[in-house]
Order: sequence, then C-alpha cells, then structure tokens
Amino acid sequence: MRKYSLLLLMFMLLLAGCSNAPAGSGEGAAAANHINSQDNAPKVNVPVFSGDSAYRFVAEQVAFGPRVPNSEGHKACSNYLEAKLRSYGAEVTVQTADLTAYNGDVLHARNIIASFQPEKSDRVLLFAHWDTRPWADSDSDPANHYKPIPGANDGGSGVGVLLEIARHLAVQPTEVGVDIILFDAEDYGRHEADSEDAKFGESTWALGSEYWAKNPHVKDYKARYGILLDIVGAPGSKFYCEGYSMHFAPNLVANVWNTAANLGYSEYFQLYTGGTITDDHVNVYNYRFIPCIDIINCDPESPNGFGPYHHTMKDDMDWIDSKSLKAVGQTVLEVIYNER
Ligand code: AHN
Ligand code: ZN
Repeated sequence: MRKYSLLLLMFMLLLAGCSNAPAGSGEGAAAANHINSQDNAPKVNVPVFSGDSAYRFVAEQVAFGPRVPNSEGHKACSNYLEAKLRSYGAEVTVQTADLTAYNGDVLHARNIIASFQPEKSDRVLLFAHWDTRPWADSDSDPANHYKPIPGANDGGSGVGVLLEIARHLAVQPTEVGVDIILFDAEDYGRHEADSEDAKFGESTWALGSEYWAKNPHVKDYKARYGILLDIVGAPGSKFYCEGYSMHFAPNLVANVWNTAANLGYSEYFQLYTGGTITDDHVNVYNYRFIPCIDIINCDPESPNGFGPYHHTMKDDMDWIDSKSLKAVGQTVLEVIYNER
C-alpha cells in the first residue's frame, strides 16, 4: 500500500511539474491557465510609422532622376540608399552583377541588402525593387514610349516605406532578425508597345531578385517569410490579395490583411483576390522556398491591370500620398514587431 502511495505522490509531482510556467516567467499562474492563448502575452509596443518621412524618402529618390540601370541617376541613388541603410545601423552588402536583359542590354545591377541583427537565425525578409522602368510604354502619348519614367510610385514608394521601417529598426529592435533587400533590374521587362517584343515572356522581369535568389548573400539563406512592397504610394491604393501570394503564403496574406483591417486600413487592403503578377516574390519563393507575398496596387478594371500612372510619365510625386505609405508601413511594422 505504502509503495502505491509513493508512486501516486511521484506521479502527482510529475503532473505539477508539467503544468508549471517556464522558469523565469513572472506570469506563471496566468500563463498556466491560458495555454495556447495569446491573451496574456505582454502587449508589444509598435513604433509609429511616419507617412511624411516615407514620402520624403520617395522624393529623395525621385530627385536623382530615373534610376534606370547603367544611368547616372541609378549610380547616385544606389550610393544614397546604401549610405541611408548604413546610417540606421544595418550591416549592408551590395551585391553587384552584370545581368543580360531580354534585348541584350547588359545591366550593371546592384542588389542592396541591409541586415538588422545579422547574428539571429530567425529572420523575416522585406523587399522592394529600387530601379525604375526605362520606357513609359503605357503612356497615352506614343512620343513617350521610349522615355524613362520618373518612377515615384513604381520603384520609389516601396523603397520609401522600407527606409522608414529601417529608421525604426535602428532605434527599436524586433525580436527576430530583419533583412531589407532592395532589388535592382526588376523593371527592364519586355516593351509592351513594341509588337516585336510580344515573343518575350514573363521571365524578362525581376532579374535582380532572380540573381540574388540563385546566389544569396548568405549561404543557404532562409527567412520565415518575405513581404514585397511594390507600387504602394498612390492615393486611395487598393491592395487585392495577389494570386501568387495566395498560392505561396495564404496564411501570411490573412495575417497581413487582418492586421491592416484591425488598424483601420481595410479600404486599402481589400479582402478580394485580384491580379497575378510576375514580380520579385516569385523568384524568392521558387529559388529559396521562402513563403512570400506581394503588396501591390492593381486595378482589375484598367487595360494594363494597374493604375493610370503605371509605366507612364505621370508616375511622379503627384501620385504619391503619405496616407497610403502610412497604411502599408504601419501594417508591416505591426506584423514584424509582433513576430516572436
Ligand atoms: C508584369 O507586369 C507582369 N510584371 C511586372 C511587375 C512590375 C512592373 N512591378 C513593377 N513594375
Ligand atoms: Zn514597373
């Protein structure tokens, strides 16, 4: 009998040990009563994203002129972006590569990679393209079809939001490591107004991300997930759940779009699927197997699937609204600062 009570006592002690909160937790009892619940997790302080600061970062890029690979504006802007990211305490790697475009042009490309807390193995990846399109091939005036676009929204906006995020990462670190990659040579894709170019396919886009995904700056680079920001600055932007994103990372789409709704941004983040876009996230998913999404302003009603400024000379600062930048930037901050 005594033998059995001893066994019972040991069994009870074992049970008690199992239900104890992890050592060092000051909220042991509460945590034990709420297993699998986030309710009692300490509230994370998420920094306040400044839409005005992001707007300024877009304007500073546009001031360099078009950032077409091999141009003066491209070189100058690359130096600016690298210096800016270094000033925020990131470990910056500039990956250079000569990439041959579909038309034979050799692009001296620079992928600009900023790593925050590079020693951490749990990481999230945020990315955007920083180059701008060499041709305004969707412009209503055919005289503009071979002129480079200003690229405020397409090129400038995603980078502007990421620089503002970097500014916060400099002063308040996240729990996980963060990499910000500004990809080059995204927008040198086939000319839409040139019927000869129709034979070239979707692989003409996103050359910088393809190169990085095949040759990452860190061997076997891995991240929990990736978020691409592309064309996020137009007033009243609508971000539909993009087709590839729904395929690659439906849970991340749900998390980001729900987070946006909770912050009051459901007019921007539309819970409808729309647009399936060959963009940098496709390479990051296909070659690095990182679940990725694309936050991109599409317009399913328009002829080229995008807003009226898209790939035209109109894509200048008049098409940038700090409120749209804020909606995107605050949502992404909320997501990454809550990452444990
Ligand atoms: C397509 O137009 C299919 N892909 C290009 C995506 C893009 C262009 N993003 C910015 N500019
Ligand atoms: Zn473009």
